[in-house]
This record gives sequence, structure tokens and C-alpha cells, in this order.
Amino acid sequence: MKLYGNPLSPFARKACFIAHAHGIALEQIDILPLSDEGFRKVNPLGKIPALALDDGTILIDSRVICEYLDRLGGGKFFPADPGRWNALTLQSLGDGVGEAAVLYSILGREDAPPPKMRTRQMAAMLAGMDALEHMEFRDPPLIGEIAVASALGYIEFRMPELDWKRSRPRLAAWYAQFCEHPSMKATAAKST
Ligand SMILES: N[C@@H](CCC(=O)N[C@@H](CS)C(=O)NCC(=O)O)C(=O)O
Repeated sequence: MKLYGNPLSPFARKACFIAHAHGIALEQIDILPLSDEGFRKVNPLGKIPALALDDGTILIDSRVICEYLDRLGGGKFFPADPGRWNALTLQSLGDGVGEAAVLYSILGREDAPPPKMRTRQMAAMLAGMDALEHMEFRDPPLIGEIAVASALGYIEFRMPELDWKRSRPRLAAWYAQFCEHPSMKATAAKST
């Protein structure tokens, strides 16, 4: 199987975490989605991650890819009812923080970034992290925890100047501990 992704993408990281945790081998193909129009032949939306199965089927969107890989590995990150909806909602919150962070970062690289749009992304990021500060996290983790940690990892790497930890000590402590998970360590973006 081939995973089209990028070491910095929080969404690709979710898939890599699950593959690593289940011992599933993935051939990783690095894509720069904003400058690679040819990638639309794989995912018409031009977004990473995308997973190409050995029979040629393409799966798009990290939520679909993660659930596929988890089922392939025996299934431990996507619980059945009654925990399913809480886990999926936490995944949506984590992904939403990640989406806002990615968009904020991308808009900042424009010549004339639209200020209102950037402010909205920052507001979503900060409010999302405020909500996470008051949440209970599962140990062992489920897909929600993986999504949250992947988003925080992106923010930490891309926005080291954003002082999100001081006013969110519970979230910061949980994240620091979660970073010790072998699959977090194996999927961390390396600064060069
Ligand atoms: N909902 C998607 C979001 C994927 C996403 O936004 N990926 C970013 C990179 S981290 C991307 O490819 N952006 C390119 C674009 O939006 O054109 C998922 O969970 O996979």
C-alpha cells in the first residue's frame, strides 16, 4: 500500500500512527499538495493523505484511511458503541484544530493574507484547545486522542511562537506524556 502524505501533515500523521501501531508497512510518498497539480490524478481534491491499496483502490481523507488501517490491523482505535460517537467527535475536534492551524499557516504564506480569514482560523484553534483543556483523554488512546495529538504536534512544529501551553496546563501535560507513545515518536516530523 502507498500512502501519499507529508511528514508535516497532521492528517497523514494520524494514518502513519495507526499503521505503525499495528505494524502495517506503508510505502510513503511525499507530496507538496499546494504545488503538485499532478496529484489530482490520485485525489481530485488535491489533499493529503490518500491511500492507494494494492488493487488500485484509492482511499481519501484521513478519517476513512485511519478506519481502514485500523480494521486491517485488528481494530483497536475505533470502538463500537457506546464509545464510538465520543471517539469520533473528539477526532472531529482534533481534526478541526488541525485544519484551522494548517489554513492559518498556509494563508500566512500568501502575499496579502486575508486578515479576517486568518483571525477566524486562529480563533478556532484557540477555542478548540480551550475545549480540549477540560476534556478527559483515554488511555490506551483511541482515534480521538491520536487526532488531537497530531494537531498539537503540527502547531508545536509550525508555530513554536504560539504560547498555547501556559494557559492550558492539563492539555500540555497530557500532550507531553502522549509524545512518549512509540507511534508518536516514530511519526514525529524531524526539523532539518
Ligand atoms: N479532511 C482532510 C483534510 C486534509 C488536508 O487538509 N490536508 C492538507 C495538508 S495537511 C492539504 O492537503 N491541503 C491542500 C489543499 O487544501 O489544497 C483529512 O482529514 O484528510
